[in-house]
Amino acid sequence: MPDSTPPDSSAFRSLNPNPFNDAQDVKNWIREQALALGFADCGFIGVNHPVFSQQMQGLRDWLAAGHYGQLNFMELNHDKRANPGLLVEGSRTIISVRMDYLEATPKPRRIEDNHRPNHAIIARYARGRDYHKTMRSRLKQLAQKIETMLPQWQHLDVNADQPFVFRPFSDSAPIFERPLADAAGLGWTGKHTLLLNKQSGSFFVLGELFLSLALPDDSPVTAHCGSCTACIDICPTKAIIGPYKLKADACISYLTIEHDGVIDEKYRRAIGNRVFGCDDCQLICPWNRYAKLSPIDDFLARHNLDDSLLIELWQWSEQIFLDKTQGSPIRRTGYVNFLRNLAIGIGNAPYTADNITALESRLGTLGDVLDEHIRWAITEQLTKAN
Ligand code: B12
Ligand code: SF4
Ligand code: SF4
Repeated sequence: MPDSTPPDSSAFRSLNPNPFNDAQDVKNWIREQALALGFADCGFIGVNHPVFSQQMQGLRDWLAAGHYGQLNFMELNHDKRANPGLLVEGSRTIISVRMDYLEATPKPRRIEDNHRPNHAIIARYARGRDYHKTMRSRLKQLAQKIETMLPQWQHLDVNADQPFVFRPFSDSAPIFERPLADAAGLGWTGKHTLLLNKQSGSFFVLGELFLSLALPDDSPVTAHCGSCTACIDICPTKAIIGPYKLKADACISYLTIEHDGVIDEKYRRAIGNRVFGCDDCQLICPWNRYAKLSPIDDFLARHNLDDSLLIELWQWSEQIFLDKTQGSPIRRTGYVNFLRNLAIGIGNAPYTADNITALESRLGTLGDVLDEHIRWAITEQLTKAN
């Protein structure tokens, strides 16, 4: 009787030295490499995909509604947003990647820290190394691995015989990153406007590798928000003004990271002790029960930033701020704006005489904007003293 056992794959490879039969094999190989580099997933779409032109009307409506505060860069480069191929001459395909960032800390998870009013809450993506660098260096490694394979893909209709062009991006160019990841099947757009999926929730960042290979598009996944409105209901500043509609200039992430100068008093109590970014609409989302911890050490919290008191950070000199935020996204907000955010947090903390003393110690040292927030915080503290 003949042996009907199929040959194992290594035996198959020795019979067929080039196992790439079509573009799907190429995509499968690239995906394996992406996962090995620490990406949680990847998807493929062409630079001419209709999603880009479709997004333009939504962007124009959002700009016309004036929801963008000081995010003036959103008004620029609309030609490149609509035609991302203009960003990288010769590019044909965008590999959209996502990277989980919840830190795999040996300490207990700090999901409860909104209930620790004397602590400074820093958004989870920002507690370790700046993800932009981590993301782009790994995307470059992915491109280099791909380049070594081009000779094996010459017989396929994937443009492998043309000069190889690539460029990595992550939050670094006028690209509709979330809509393209949605179109490439990495998840669906939640009512909070972030991308999420059933396997790992939304605690991930996005990046793209543009390249000259021509690979077929992936398909979007089905949305699973259903009748849930938890993210809309929990938002402390009511920045999610309707499903999929974010008034960015009311979002705590915008106010504490992007906004320079005075923060409108109407938002200060709602900001609470969130001193850099905000995770509330994600923490409440039921799909984040499935959020995965990151395999990447870069996201481990540095300098105890997942467990610091407001008052400890308030004591940082500018030099300490610069030293401790080296390579961190927190640098972005600048020392004075960071103190401004901390002043709001201390104002919102339970009253102590030490809080008043600490606030007063900085009055008159770093300009009118900070002074105005300090005075507000002292008034808030005194209101709670009696
Ligand atoms: C500007 C910006 C911000 C602004 C505005 C956010 C926003 N939602 O627009 C501020 C500073 C507030 C912000 C905050 C945050 N951000 Co941000 N941000 C960006 C940035 C640079 C551009 C986003 C953009 O184009 N906004 C413009 C508006 C018009 O786009 P939109 O909300 O997608 O609007 C569309 C929808 O409303 C859609 N629409 C309307 N109706 C409907 C209906 C349906 C069914 C659908 C599907 C769509 C839809 O049409 C609109 C037009 O396109 C991207 C990076 C990038 N280059 O893409 C990161 C990005 C979106 N941010 C990111 C992150 C992590 C955050 C924060 C979580 C950080 C934090 N912890 O503090 C918060 C989350 C706040 C929130 N709920 O969105 C990640 C999101 C990752 C993910 N899982 O999706 C990104 C992709 C950066 C990255 N490379 O990873 N961000
Ligand atoms: S990040 Fe915070 S403030 Fe911004 S939409 Fe989400 S819950 Fe609201
Ligand atoms: S909280 Fe509910 S509505 Fe919001 S993104 Fe998650 S599932 Fe969707």
